[in-house]
Amino acid sequence: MLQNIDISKWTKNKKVISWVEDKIKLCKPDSVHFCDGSKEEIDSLLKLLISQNKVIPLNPKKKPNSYLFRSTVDDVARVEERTFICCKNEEDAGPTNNWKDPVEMKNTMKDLFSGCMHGRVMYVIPFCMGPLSSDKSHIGIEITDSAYVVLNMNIMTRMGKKVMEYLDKDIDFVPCIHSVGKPLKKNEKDDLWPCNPENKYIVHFPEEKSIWSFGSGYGGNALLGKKCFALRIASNMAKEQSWLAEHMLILGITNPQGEKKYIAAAFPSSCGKTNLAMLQPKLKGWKVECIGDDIAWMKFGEDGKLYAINPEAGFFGVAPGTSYQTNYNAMKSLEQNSLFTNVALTEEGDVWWEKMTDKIPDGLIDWQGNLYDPKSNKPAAHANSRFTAPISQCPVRDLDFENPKGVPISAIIFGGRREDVVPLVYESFDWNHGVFLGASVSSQTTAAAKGEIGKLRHDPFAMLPFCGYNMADYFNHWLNLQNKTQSSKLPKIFYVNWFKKNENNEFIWPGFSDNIRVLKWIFERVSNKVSAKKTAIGYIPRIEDLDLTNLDISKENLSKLFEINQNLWLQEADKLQTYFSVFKDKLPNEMVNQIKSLRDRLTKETKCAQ
Ligand code: GTP
Ligand code: SPV
Ligand code: MN
Repeated sequence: MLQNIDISKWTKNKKVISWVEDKIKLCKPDSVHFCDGSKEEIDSLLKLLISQNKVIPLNPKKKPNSYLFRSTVDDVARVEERTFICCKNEEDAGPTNNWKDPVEMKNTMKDLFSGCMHGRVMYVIPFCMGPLSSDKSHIGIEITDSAYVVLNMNIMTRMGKKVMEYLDKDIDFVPCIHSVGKPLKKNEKDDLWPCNPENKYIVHFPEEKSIWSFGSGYGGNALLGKKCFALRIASNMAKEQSWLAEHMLILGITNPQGEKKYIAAAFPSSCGKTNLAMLQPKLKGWKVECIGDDIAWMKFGEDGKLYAINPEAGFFGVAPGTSYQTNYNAMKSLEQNSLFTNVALTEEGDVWWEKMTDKIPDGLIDWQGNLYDPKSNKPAAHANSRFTAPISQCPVRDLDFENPKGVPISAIIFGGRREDVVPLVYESFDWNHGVFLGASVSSQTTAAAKGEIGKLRHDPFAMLPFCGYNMADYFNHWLNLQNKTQSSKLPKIFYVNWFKKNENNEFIWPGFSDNIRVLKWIFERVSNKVSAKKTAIGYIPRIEDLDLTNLDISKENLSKLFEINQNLWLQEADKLQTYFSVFKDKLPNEMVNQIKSLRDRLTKETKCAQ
């Protein structure tokens, strides 16, 4: 039994001291390690994991200082059905979240966490979401019994010693506690990937702003700075303090004349944020630079514009599909000092995943550690396998990445994975209509969350799994932003769909680097340089305004990309109305008006066309 740990040697912050003391008593670890984020610390953790066979060092000639982890088959993605928002009133969590009474849930958590770190080390990780000197940033402390989490948090956040001076100043912090949920009995041999598949709980207490996560070691379930803090808890802070915590990439785009604008874009998980955030433009003279690939915190500046920071310091990116052809800058970012989870291993000790190269390497070891049989019809890397790489290694990292002020956002893009109905790009008529576009996002499900893949579901603002309060109040929060500034200062709102398919089940739009063509149109709309065609659903590009230089696309496919089928759109409006009905009288009237106007415009157009 652990005794006499003097936490006051580590911090002067009384709240921190009593919280950590309390958790040591509860979890009963064998020892406690206060993380300083030093290279020595990280190296010694890796050494320990290597000696336990829990990680595979990659060939330093192929991927210097990089490591491969393999999880168990039952711990490979976020678990939405085990994610809970625990506020006093069920209505405040809303119909799209799993709600549990906070007192009851706290008791459940205390029972589960009681003695849960027996036989393990408790790591205490101080971390900062956002640049250290920014007033937009927030501090958290994650307590965890997973060294894998420490290694990932070291890349994904600013963590360790540099955060302590802020904590010492009695700055408030978000307490996050995580356990793999697998205490060890005396002399019990540990699993290579300890977890507790039957007892997963990803729990948020938005009123006290704390997080308790139990049973999973994977991604957003365990790296609590990410979805749990930077979205579910931060969305609550943002509602209270009039700002935005969003599931959005942030990119800078510069035209050949050297004018630069910043764009934020929200797509559901595994729908293209990382790829868009650092794309290599196909169009000459255009430049894209990356601020972030997953999360944006946005606040109004004194000039009335919306300014965004990326709270993260790394990419936790989807591996499959990433290649030097489709996402060169991601590939460059992960060439060293990176972690890989559930990807395949080559004979040379390098990593591989589907679509990284045309040819599948011989002698591949799959994500579960078995010799890969290319005829098996199974992927060698798990569909939600990931790389963890520092943003500092991204060749197109924006110079303002560390700017504590953030960057001014000129356009916001929503999007999803839709085989049909939704055109390549369209623009909202005004702010209310733009908020409606965000609320209307629907997308096919992906491997980023446990459950069926390819099923169409509504995912408003790409925040369905991440909004930490009632989604209807969240719609209202977005609508109200227009009262905080002049309308000319608000970003313009667009909707894109890279994923329309033809009858042979092939994508019509080449996507990836070619998405610059759409970004260029958006850039020029924001700069009032091009007009657009008004349709029932919004403004779409005139084909002559879309830069299709060197793109081989048939007229037929092009018209398919911009087709607006009245019948399908009327059905879309019906489905949205049915979906919105779950919010009952909490749904802002404006959303009802927007559906009605959409229907009116669609039927009016049909009449005109007849
Ligand atoms: P999360 O990290 O889960 O939030 O995902 P994300 O939104 O960052 O998605 P990401 O950019 O990692 O892309 C997910 C998958 O979609 C990858 O397999 C990509 O190769 C693929 N993808 C991304 N952009 C495009 C595109 O423009 N066209 C097509 N066809 N596929 C794309
Ligand atoms: C997502 O699912 O949107 C991710 C991966 O970015 S995770 O960190 O697991 O949430
Ligand atoms: Mn994401």
